[in-house]
Amino acid sequence: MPGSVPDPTTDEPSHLPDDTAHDGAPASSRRPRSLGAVAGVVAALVALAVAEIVAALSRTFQSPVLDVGDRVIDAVPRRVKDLAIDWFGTNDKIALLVGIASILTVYAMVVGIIAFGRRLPLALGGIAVFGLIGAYASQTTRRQAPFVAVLPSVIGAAVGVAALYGMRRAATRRAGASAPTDMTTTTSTPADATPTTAPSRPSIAELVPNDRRRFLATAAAATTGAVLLGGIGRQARQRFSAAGDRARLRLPSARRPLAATPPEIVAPVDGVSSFFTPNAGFYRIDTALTVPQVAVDGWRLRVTGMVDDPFELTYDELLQLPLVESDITLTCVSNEVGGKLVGTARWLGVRLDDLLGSAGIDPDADQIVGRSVDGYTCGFPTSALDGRDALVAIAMNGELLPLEHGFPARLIVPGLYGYVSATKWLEEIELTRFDRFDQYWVERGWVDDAPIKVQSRIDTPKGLTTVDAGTVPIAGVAWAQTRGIERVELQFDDGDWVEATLAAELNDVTWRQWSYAWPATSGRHTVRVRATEKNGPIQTPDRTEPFPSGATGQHQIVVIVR
Ligand SMILES: Nc1nc2c(c(=O)[nH]1)N[C@H]1C(S)=C(S)[C@@H](COP(=O)(O)O)O[C@H]1N2
Ligand SMILES: [Mo]
Repeated sequence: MPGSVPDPTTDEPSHLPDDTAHDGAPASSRRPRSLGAVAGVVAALVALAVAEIVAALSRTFQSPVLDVGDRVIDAVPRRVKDLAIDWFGTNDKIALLVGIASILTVYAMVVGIIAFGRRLPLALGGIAVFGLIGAYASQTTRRQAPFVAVLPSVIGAAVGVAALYGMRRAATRRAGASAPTDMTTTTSTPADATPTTAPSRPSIAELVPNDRRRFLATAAAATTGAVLLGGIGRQARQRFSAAGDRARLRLPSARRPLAATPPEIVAPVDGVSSFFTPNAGFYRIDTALTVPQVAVDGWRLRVTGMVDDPFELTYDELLQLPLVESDITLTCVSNEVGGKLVGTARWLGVRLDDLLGSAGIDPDADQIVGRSVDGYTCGFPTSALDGRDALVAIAMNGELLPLEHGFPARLIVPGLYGYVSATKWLEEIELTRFDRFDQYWVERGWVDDAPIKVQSRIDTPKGLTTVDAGTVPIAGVAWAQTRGIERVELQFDDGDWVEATLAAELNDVTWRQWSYAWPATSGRHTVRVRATEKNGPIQTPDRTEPFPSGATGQHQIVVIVR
């Protein structure tokens, strides 16, 4: 039997008849197309699953999808990024992954259709290109990746090529045998083996139902294999998770722990922000598509650059230094007026001036750069070492840093926006000069010296809510870190500004709560807030965007009183 049927799989793709021209039947031209699309997607799944498995072999490898995603994050113009954040908020990373998946799917379908048409080499080349993109991304990451990091992409693409080729074979195998008897399946008779028509030019267009079923079975098997393999790869990568380290380590204590905060720092109104932002609710902003997993054992904090004595510390050595506690409000430059990208924590860490003092800073150095294990950098003036509690923090609100907030160590500098100061997953502190090095966001046009601007926010009532006429409590927060808040005022519609009651100040680097008992009359009212920093100007009403140095303007809400 084998000898009686010419093996159609040995045919070159160029020998395939043009499936549309073959008999003009729309069904026969549509069928290979849809099969091709399916095969393309399945081949892509197989390629990604294999890449995932290979990526699981080493900590230095990464899934190509994530590598490409990282490149996209670094490359997108600000307007696109702003748009993405407008549309998706802090789900922008999920949106990015969904976007990559959609583009990949369409690409894979096209490649599959081409493969099932007459241009197999072109299609296989299409997969190779896709592997090359992954390989390129793996070599241009912010962190220095070794050359072998191309392996997940290269091996994945190679197996993807084989999978597509194999599925095409599965689809074409019996194409020559287009006799009606093909409808029989297992009850194969000798007649089946003897083609009734000339089998010389097998065509996918001539696939018959049985073959389609066989093809679909192959595709389903490949898909199942891919899902299993991908799942195993994912699971295997778990062994690089830092969660175990974090759970095992003990929380060290400060040399002189801070006292509990006085209750007077809280405005006595329901709905005002909690003074300390719980870690789980603390805003998260970073360029990391997946949270870097730093193994404490291999981690070192290096102090380098323009210092007399560069040095490095292990995690244990860092914890041997005097640990201090400090209550500091961290703020993101991208926070819109009234926004939530601001939070307060009790941080525990080593004072930066202590740490750098022992290295001896070159007086010509004017910039301190914090470099992350993921290659992200921040940079701020050495003049920030003016006695304020700039820290290499290791804990936050009574827990070791959560993985998303920079475990095992990060920088926190009071009074400076996070992007210039707060490097998470910190591994190097380099002393340099502003005219020698631009940090990550400065390269993208943001200013290099970014003190936090005075801001205030109404927490309660929420905008566009309806309240009963009578006394309505209003409350919120105001901040101007390192300067402190002197006064908060409210304006109702176009009335005169009235002074809110300030809660006690904890220190000049945390936000300050305020409240006001508003005698509300029915109608629709606009409520506006402004703060004045100590010895400083009143918060300007002029609205500006966060770019390039932080938003200005006053928060206002509309409240309906019935
Ligand atoms: N490694 C790394 N550190 C980083 C960033 C980042 O993208 N990567 N983003 C910075 C920015 S813009 C801010 S506002 C703060 C936010 O810290 P959080 O996510 O802990 O709130 O982290 C800073 N540190
Ligand atoms: Mo930020």
